Amino acid sequence: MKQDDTNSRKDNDPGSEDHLTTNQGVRINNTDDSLKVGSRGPTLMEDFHFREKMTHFDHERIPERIVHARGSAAHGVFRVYDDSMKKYTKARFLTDPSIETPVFTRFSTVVGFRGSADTVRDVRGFATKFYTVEGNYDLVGNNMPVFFIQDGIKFPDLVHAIKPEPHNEMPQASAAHDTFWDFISLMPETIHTIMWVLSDRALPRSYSMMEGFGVHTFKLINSSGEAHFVKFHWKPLAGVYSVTWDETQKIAGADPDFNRRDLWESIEMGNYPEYEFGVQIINESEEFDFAFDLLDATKLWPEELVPVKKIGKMVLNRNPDNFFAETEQVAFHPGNLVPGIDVTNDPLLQARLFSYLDTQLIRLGGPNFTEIPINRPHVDVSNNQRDGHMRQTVNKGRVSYSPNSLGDGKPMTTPKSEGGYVHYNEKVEGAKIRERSISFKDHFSQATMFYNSQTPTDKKHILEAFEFELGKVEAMAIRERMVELIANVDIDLAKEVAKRINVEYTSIGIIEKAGDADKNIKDPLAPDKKKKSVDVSPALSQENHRANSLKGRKIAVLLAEGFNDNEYKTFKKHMDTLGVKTVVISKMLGELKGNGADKVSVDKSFVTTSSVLYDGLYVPGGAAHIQALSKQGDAIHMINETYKHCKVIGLISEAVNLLGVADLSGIKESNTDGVNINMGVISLVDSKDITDFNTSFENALRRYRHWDREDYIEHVPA
Ligand code: HDE
Repeated sequence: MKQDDTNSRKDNDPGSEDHLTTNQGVRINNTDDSLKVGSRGPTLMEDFHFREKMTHFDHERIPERIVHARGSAAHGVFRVYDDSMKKYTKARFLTDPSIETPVFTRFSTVVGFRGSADTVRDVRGFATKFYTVEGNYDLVGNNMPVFFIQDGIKFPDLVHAIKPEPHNEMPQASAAHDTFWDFISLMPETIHTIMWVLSDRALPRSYSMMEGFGVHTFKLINSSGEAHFVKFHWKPLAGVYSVTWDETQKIAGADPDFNRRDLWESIEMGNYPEYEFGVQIINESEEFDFAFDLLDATKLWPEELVPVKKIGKMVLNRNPDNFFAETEQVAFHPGNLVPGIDVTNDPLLQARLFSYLDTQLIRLGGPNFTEIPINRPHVDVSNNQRDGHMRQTVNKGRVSYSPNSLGDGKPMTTPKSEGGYVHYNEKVEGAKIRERSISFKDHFSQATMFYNSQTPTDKKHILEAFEFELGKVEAMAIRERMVELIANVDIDLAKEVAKRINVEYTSIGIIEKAGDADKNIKDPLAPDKKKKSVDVSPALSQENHRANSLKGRKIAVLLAEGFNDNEYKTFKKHMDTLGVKTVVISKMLGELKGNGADKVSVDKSFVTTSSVLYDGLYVPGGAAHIQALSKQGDAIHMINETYKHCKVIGLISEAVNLLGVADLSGIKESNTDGVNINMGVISLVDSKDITDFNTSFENALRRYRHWDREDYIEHVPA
């Protein structure tokens, strides 16, 4: 910590930050040897430097978050496009386009411990703290729009079921075990979220390539005191993309920090993650017009029924300076609201309003965590709260109560008209009762809607995810109950899952109704079809959230001595202009010479990287270089694995020979002069059409995954 000038040790002192001191500010002349009796003697109690250093170290950890322990965050800014939200809300940061609001956003997985891998199958947290001119507002959301349970009182059960089993603390960061599926199979309300979690949405390619959702229905309040129901959305400008399940398994070993590193490096490179902020709005008078209850967090509002209006943009443009001080100590709370935004009676949200503050008390050690820099509002804080563990503020004067006359009545309350927070004046009445509303009882319509909105490839991935997750379940009764539950979503899916996990479909009492048009078992509590709903929602398919931008993608470039310099440089330049990073990979680290004058530095050796960390692969020509690569098993493995994961492969001039060496099932060798495009494999024998080749590569990268290859490579190991 800097001392002010009056505290300088000497007039010409260069500044105390350069010198090692104790926490009392005393300069230290040796931090490598403890104070001993003789150089081989026992350590002395009086070694205050040793004791202070060790005591601090012993207390360096705080309890990790019970959920969302593994996370990464970034600073940024948010701004609305215009003042059009004024008719719905008085929140200044949502209505005044001249205000740039600082934000801090933390992304996380839910289940794994703090040191677990980024690429596990899981929901992702997407929590944003807006440091607004009216105080802090937190939007603590997820990358999926619905949640497992309807009432927060079930949250401890859900989390206990999915966390590692208590007797042996296994498995880490995974739902694929008996206790989780035991719970799910007994809780039909979870099935809609389960469909999301078993889809590729649970395997995001990047935090900048996933949507964010506030999940609950909130209320917006305008300056006349009128309320509207609202759901909040984040739409990434980089589009929505996922990696494959097989890749996630391998990335967990090759780079467990995959998403964290991607976020960090993108920001360092100036490729700032950007998200548009969207709202869906429903009038209070329309509360009961829908086939689902607006207060039920297992339901989404189909965008085809209630469009998302994009009202502003968030840009994440600065990495934290210190992980612990900022990312670990940041404390979110859905109850951090500003005037113009209010909560609803959603029983899941109501439980959260209790839980977050409560958890911060144990995690951050007391009630003064709001004084930690990352949690401090950017506006003045003034109240009569005092003292407590680790209090930082030095309150002056003798008045710490209200009303008072000795302090001129300050701090004073603020009238509503001048920006004081007033809760929405909602009329509520009813008997005290532990009961679920009947309007919450339809658990299957939206799960089916989600499934029916997926592409055939996405459906296949959901099936494979069920096969993996339930295949790991040991208790047959749980597997059977799960098949029964899935049958309520889609009969064909249930039958195929049953086959793959060795469940006798007919033995478990599922009766397919003859002539049932939608092939779903009819739920007696199915919603009123006369109310607003849709059977298919295209907005739920990732395919419909692609972006034009390729920025942030990474291409593996395989090189050996003697590569074609011109082809490589032209390709690299083309990728650079798109914001795509090319990474040179070779047998060993060092420098390589092509057929030109310049040398190229190798970024990674085969030992230090893996194909699963890239979005595609490119090999330029050059006779000696191709001859060398074709004998390198690691290079051939990278090509085969890239092929298996359906990513773009570009082979030019002599590199086309690699088609014969690698095992690209279904790909015919190219003998033509023109660019040959075959299931995302771009090859060109004659490099006179080099520009066409690079453009074809770009287009194939834009398509991202060439799923037609999956038919050829089913379960073939790379
Ligand atoms: Fe959380 N949740 N949650 N949650 N949640 C926490 O708060 C809780 C829920 C979410 O990056 C905890 O500070 C209950 C839904 C995110 O720091 C804890 C219920 C959604 C984060 C907690 C829910 C979320 C948390 C753990 C059911 C999406 C990470 C540490 C009633 C809308 C925030 C902490 C960060 C964290 C409780 C359900 C999102 C224990 C009781 C639904 C993104 O307080």
